[in-house]
Amino acid sequence: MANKKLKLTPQQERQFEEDGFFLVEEALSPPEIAELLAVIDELDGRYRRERNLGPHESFQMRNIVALHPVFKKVMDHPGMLPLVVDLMGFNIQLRTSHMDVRPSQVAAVAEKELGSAESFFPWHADQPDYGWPLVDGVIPFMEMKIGYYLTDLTQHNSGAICVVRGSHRTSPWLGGDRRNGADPARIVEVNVRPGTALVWRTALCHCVSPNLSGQARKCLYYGYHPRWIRPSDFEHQDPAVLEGCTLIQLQLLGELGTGKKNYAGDDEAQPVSRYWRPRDEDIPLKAWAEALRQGRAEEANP
Ligand SMILES: O=C(O)CCC(=O)C(=O)O
Repeated sequence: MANKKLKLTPQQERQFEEDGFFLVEEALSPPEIAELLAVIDELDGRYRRERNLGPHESFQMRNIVALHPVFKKVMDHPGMLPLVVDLMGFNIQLRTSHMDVRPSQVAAVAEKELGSAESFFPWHADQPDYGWPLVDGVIPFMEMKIGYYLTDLTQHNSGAICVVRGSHRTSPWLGGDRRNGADPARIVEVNVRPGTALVWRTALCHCVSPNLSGQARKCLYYGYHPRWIRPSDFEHQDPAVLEGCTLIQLQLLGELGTGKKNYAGDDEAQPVSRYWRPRDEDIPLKAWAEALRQGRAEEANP
């Protein structure tokens, strides 16, 4: 019998399966948004000055969980983590975490066809160099992301992510031919209010709409994948980042439950990666999910 879901509704499950995404409104509260925006503005301002970025240039920072504790808190947000575990299972870790600030752009940006090769943000699916393995031409479920939107994206062309519905399963291109561009009937511009989260498969074909809103778009993305894949933003986090983390946060940051660094086990003659064969202590999300399923929420609290 399939495991009972922690939080995922049948409708969300169907949308994730068929469309490749669903939305969670009010995933972040107004105080959480304000706290995150204060840190983002500080970091964005500092790096913009240091890098001499122009007022219309977008700026992205990666591995943000290492940059500030508020970003680490979002990685295992109690309202969202159950959904991640329902969708990917407990044997997971963080693949990437990034903050994106996209200032308002000049109107000419919108003259190019959305997501075209000439546009500022062409259609793509996330993948490592040389691609994912394909099964019958389709990317298996390798990873998912949660996007948290912190500014108002309810208007057309306000810098929202756009996805092609169902493109994790079938070609995004009209008539199956890339030269025709993405099928307009399946393009979804994710026009959402601040605090909304997008839970999505990164195999979905996606791009970003021009931002002509007059205000910067600010958002965060957290990517999750199985422990046996390597993260993209880090090999191992600095000890300072790991300090004070809960066991679940350590799991998500790719560490071992012992706190030791014996990633390949202790047997010299037969090393075996603990990402390949985790012990229960390496993946506390397993016991956490079990406790939640059995209604022992107090024990499950990370
Ligand atoms: O900036 C965005 O909204 C799109 C981000 C993106 O392309 C990604 O997370 O892979």
